[in-house]
Amino acid sequence: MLNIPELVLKRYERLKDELNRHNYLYYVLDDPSIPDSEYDRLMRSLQDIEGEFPELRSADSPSQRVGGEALKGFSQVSHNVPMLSLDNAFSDEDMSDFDRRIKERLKLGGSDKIAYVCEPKLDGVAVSLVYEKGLLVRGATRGDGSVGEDITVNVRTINSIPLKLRGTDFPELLEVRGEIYISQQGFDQLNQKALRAGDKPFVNPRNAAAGSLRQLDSKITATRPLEMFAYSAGQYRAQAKPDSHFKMLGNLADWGFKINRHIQLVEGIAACEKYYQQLAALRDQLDYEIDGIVYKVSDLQLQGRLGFVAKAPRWAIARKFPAQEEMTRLLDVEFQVGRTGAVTPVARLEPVFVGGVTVANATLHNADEIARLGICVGDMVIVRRAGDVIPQIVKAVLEKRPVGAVPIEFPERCPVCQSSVKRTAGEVVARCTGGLFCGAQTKQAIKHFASRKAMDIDGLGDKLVDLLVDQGLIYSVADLFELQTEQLVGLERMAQKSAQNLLNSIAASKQTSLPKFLFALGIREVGEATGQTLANNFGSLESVICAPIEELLEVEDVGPVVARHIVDFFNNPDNLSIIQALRQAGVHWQNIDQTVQSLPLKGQTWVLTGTLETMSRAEAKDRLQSMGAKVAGSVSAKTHCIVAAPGAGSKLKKAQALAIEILTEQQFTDFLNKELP
Ligand code: D41
Repeated sequence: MLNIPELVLKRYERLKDELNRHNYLYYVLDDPSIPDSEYDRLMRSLQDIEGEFPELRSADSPSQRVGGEALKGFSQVSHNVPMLSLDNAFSDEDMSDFDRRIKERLKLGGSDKIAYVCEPKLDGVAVSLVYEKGLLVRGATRGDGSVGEDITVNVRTINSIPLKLRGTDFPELLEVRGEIYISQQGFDQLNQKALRAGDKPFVNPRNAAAGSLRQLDSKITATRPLEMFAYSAGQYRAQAKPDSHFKMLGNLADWGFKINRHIQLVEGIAACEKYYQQLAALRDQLDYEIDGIVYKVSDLQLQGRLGFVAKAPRWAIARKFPAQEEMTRLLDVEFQVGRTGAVTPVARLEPVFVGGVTVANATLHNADEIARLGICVGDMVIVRRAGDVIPQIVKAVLEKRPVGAVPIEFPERCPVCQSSVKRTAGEVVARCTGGLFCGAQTKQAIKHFASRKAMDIDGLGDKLVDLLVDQGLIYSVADLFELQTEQLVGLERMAQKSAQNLLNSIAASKQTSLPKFLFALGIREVGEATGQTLANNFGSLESVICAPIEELLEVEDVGPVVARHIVDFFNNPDNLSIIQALRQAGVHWQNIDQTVQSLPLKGQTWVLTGTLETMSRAEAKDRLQSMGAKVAGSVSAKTHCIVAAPGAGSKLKKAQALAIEILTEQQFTDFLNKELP
């Protein structure tokens, strides 16, 4: 290196330090201090110098993170200090046994409290990194604990792994152990990229991380969003060693490693249990997958006294969370028919405990999903339930496919009424064409009709509707109004009194409003709000029924799809005769006067905020809507007025900022009273 000018050398070292520091701030602390463009500029300067003086380019240069020449294969390395495995605990009882065994061995009293370090257990790939005089010289997989593979070049591409330790008081020889993983966000981006390139997506973050580390071409590894949390030290040659595992983690952080921020030092086993509950609740919010918690006796001297059995330390244990994926058998696929006729395949599974609950059913969504999974009845399948998400089938385990496994055929006829099942071009959902002739759709339609925001028939629950339809007592919503006490008495859990109560609430529901009635009809895509706008705009049912599609399209919030559904619904003679029967039975409402004065708020958008004291929010909303206003959930420049009840917060502030008219609750009720006819 004699021919390199002193100044260039100095500048080169400074650039390396600077890049390493920014890399640390960005990838380890997640707190960058310069923009990416500035980082790129520094990197180019470094590469320029290396281009001119190639002999400078060393393995610890930040420019090497992009990967190098492809390898022919990985060589094996033996771990000087074996990488131990972990015993598992699955219950509180396993945990107290663990604590008791430790105290017995250490001849401590039952009430003594051990200091434990609690660490989230990352679901990634365990690795060992060796640093000599502060420089990363070797990275290896754990392998079987004694022999692993040399993945040094791949490890160098991982930005959260220091190529050179920070500070000066590090051991002359240090082996760091940690878990390499891919974050949820990194995984999603990686898979999006794969899909765009027409490649097969990865199954899960763990597989993606393992596959990325196994690349012979480190340039590929460099493009993968790998990260590492350090969790312990193996070989350690220094003047002095810290006296606890917790302090050791602090040192590793000082030397530039990423340490999980949820790691805690606690006293005693009860605190470990509390930590478990807290972390389990946090699990779904983490941006990486964890499969449990590792508890470690913190005191290194105590660790030494405890030693290990077979290949696992006596001073550590992994408490597993309930698995989020399990294997079970697909027993059958049933097809359910919904209110709009949508035919949904539902998998019946051999019950399996997964994600903390027993799962016996999983939705298969639609025909495309069945085709994508390529599953057969009889297959062993992987079921996943993460957090509160509904259980999903991830895939079939093809190696376990039994002889005689039956491919799933999407039915061409409705399983309930035998009408044909059709799939409109461009839609994923297949539907039964039976309409209200279909028992399944009838049941759903009646349940919807009776629901609170529709006709609000008290006491007519889902079970009772099923029963009434199955017994042949009703075929449509109109039949509800013909029911007699004698027909009801004797039905399951139905005595004279409850029968009379039901008939009373059916009778009471006859007095309704036009918006509620329009909603109750169950026209596809016509929800509560659309029912209200239709009523406001057309004033009477007759006008809605007769409205040509062009007129419907003029209504705010009614698009071509909804307009089509409305026209189709009223073109169907069955629907019209049901409406007629309902009116003959006495269902009635007040038409809405179309003159301007009855809709004083037409075209206006109002926002309610805070907690109203003199009326419910639903009531206030009803009143506003009946005057033609639209009631929105958030304040924008389009808002005409907000009602700020006690407890109003950010929406009030925003309205003030936008100089929107603000009414107090008192002013609002005064306004309503004035508007009353
Ligand atoms: O997060 C992890 N996956 C993790 C794994 C962790 N936080 N700590 C660990 N500690 C150990 C000992 C106690 C043996 C040093 C581990 C593992 N081992 C481990 N990972 C794979 C096998 C063992």
